[in-house]
Amino acid sequence: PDSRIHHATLRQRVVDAAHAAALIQPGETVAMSGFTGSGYPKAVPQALAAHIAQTHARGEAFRIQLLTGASTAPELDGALAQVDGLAMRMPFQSDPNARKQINAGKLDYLDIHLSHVAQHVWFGFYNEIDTAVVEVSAILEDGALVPTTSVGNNKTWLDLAKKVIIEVNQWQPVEMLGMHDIYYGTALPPHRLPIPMAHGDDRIGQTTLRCDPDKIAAVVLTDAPDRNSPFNPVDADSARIAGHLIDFLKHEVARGRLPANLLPLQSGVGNIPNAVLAGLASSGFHGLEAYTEVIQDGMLELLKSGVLRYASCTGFAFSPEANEEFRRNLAFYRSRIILRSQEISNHPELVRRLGCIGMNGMLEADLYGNINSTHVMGSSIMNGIGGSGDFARNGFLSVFLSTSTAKHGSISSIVPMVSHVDHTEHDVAVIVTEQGLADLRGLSPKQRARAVISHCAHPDYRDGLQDYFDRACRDSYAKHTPHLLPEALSWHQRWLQTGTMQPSANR
Ligand code: 0RQ
Repeated sequence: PDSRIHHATLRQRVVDAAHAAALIQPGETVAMSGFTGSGYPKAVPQALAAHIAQTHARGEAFRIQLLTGASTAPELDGALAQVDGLAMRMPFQSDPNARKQINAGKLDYLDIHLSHVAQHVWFGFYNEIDTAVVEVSAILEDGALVPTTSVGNNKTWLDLAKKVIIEVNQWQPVEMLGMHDIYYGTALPPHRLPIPMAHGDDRIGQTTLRCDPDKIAAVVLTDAPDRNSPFNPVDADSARIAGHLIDFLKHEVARGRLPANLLPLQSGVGNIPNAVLAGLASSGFHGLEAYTEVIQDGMLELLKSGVLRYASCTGFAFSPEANEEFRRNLAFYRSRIILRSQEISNHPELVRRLGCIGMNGMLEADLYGNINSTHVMGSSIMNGIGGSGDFARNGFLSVFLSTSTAKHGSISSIVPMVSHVDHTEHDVAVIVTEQGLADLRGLSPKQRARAVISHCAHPDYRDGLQDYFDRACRDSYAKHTPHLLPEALSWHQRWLQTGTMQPSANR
């Protein structure tokens, strides 16, 4: 079973998950691998959760501060939140248990741009990392670690942690050796140099992670799958949203503002971005490129059909079927997929140089183009900003996508004023709903409002938005970005009080 460990000393450090978890002390800052349900440790977090539950049962306190790449899975976030084992979580989560704890005010959560995390740790902005727990697929003779289905912040965790626990997961294909590109050239200011990447498929680093074997306190063997959640089939609204965006991209090519094979695509995860990728498959584009955080099913299909030339990412978010496809044709995907550290996959310098087209989901947008991606009714966290801000601020184009209503039509995704701001009006070029597409480039605030109301709002809410805007243009304190302050968030308040944003006369 330890045929994946080729380093003599580290073979002797193999213990079971409970022994490894016992190395983690109450109050520690623990950094784990994992990005969108791939490459997270499968055994130690659950053993730690069991240990924490036993400690709590004796009436003793035991919580940790947990950092990862991005979201993980029930075996990690879920298990630790379930036993109230987390005091602080950063930089991203999407777990129902963790979310519940955060929104109940019991778990502190720091929601950070994913490109910022590694450098903030290097800058000393957060606690020192006591323990790193990182999944790999093999340990080579020289101690080099072969990464798995995500890289995330693993390089930084292994460099900075005081002690390291490695999980060697035999479920992860060793044939992935060679697909990763780990860049070790990021220095700290004032010693930083340009990152030597001119094209999204350039290789600038090494294929394995390094770690001082003396720091590796334990090695745990696992054989467990990634989360691999299924995707819903493309529904009618998602297909319409995809259609509007693809028409727009073709228009931009026709106008000479984009090359015929576009520019490197970044796509968020979820059903709407997946529908956009599915739409691109049959829209006549060729030679596309992807420089993104996550490769999901739609991107794998684009690679398979040859529409997409390559995809650079930091992690996979595959359905079980896509995972099977990836494994079956690994030799094909090896030469077309590059996995990098998230500080590189999301790096502002590179996103701007390459001219990425950012396509991300949103909860709500307001008349002026501000975007809320994270907070329902301004206070309840959904997931986190993730990498959307890295691409929205720095990309060639930033596109935000959503259906025009949520919760069976009781919520308008277009509101007078967003209840929380993740992406300001300055970082948003295009908003798309199933109703249509608002191209906000070069528009003043009032011009943007007219475009958003007429192209994106649902007919049930369009008149209400127009009425708000007309009265704001007449009565606002000033007329640059007209608002009626006592009313600006009244749609949200109405939903909280009555269960719908519709005024009673319209119900
Ligand atoms: O909740 O399932 O409880 O009904 O939000 O909404 O429509 O399924 O859309 O899965 O694409 O998620 C913004 C959350 C959209 C996502 C967000 C409710 C809705 C449902 C999900 P229910 P949908 P999606 C790459 C980039 C930030 C991170 C990011 C996201 C749930 O895109 O997390 O972009 N983005 N990362 O009912 C109240 C509204 C709502 C609403 C939707 N206006 N008000 N609830 N919902 N709109 C990945 C990484 O960075 C790792």
